[in-house]
Amino acid sequence: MSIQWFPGHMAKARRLLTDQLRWVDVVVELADARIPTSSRNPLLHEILGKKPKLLLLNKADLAEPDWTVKWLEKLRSISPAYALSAVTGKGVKQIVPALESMVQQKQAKLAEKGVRPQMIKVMIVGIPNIGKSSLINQLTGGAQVKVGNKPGVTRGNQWVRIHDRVELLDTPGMLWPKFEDPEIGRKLAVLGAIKDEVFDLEELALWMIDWFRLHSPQSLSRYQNSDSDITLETIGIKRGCLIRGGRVDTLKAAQIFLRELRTGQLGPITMDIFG
Ligand SMILES: Nc1nc2c(ncn2[C@@H]2O[C@H](COP(=O)(O)OP(=O)(O)O)[C@@H](O)[C@H]2O)c(=O)[nH]1
Ligand SMILES: [Mg+2]
Repeated sequence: MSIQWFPGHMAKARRLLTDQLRWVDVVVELADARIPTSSRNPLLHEILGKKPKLLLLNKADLAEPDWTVKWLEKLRSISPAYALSAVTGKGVKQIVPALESMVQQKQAKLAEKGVRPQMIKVMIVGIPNIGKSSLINQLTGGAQVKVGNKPGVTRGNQWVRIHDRVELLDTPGMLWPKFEDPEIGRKLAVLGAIKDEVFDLEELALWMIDWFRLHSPQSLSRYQNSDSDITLETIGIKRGCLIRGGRVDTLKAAQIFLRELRTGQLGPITMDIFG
């Protein structure tokens, strides 16, 4: 497995993030509802220190709803957590009320001292492809109401108003996936969170077919022809990936299988499971 993130990249991403953190009240961390732990970087905790964090499980439209409920219950023992889809918009309305309740105590204390309620300032962080830009678009409604430059904000950053009381730093904070653990790396790869060049696609697809056999055999039913085992060959035949001599183009079959999986055509899926 080749490494996508080098120590230098990580150090730089971390520095940028730490720098931006100074200006926000709450960090919104995006994770993937299909892999609520594998899609997060455990170092974020360390980088955030005491900064309040709202955890959002995005792409919930592609995840197994029962598992999403179980995950939220578990994760809420640590920080506020919600599920949403930045594509359909479902769940997005919960975000502002959640942010307001998170800063309520702090603002009440300030109010006692006679300080008027301040804007709640937030930033969104997460690994590449997790949906940061999509969520920012949902929250700003595309038509971005720029807030104007504030002193001290790093060049290039922009605040946008997403609500009467909430401003968003519209530069998404970059985290890096942690995939020293090959199991995590494979999950990120099959769901499209790591560039396809990093893994052998046929090997990856075979690993995923095995995973389905073990955890969710019905997800493969669309490829079932007879009682025979589902392989890249049977998928290829079903999808018409034939090459000369009647042989199956197994690379093409793997690509099609992974595409159908990633776009939800095999049904909802949650790959981080427990208990
Ligand atoms: N199905 C689904 N796709 C999503 C969701 N959020 C983002 N995506 C897709 O995931 C890809 C990466 O999203 P993007 O917002 O660019 O991620 P970023 O790299 O974190 O900014 C895009 O193809 C989005 O359409 C979601 O909630 N559901
Ligand atoms: Mg983006």
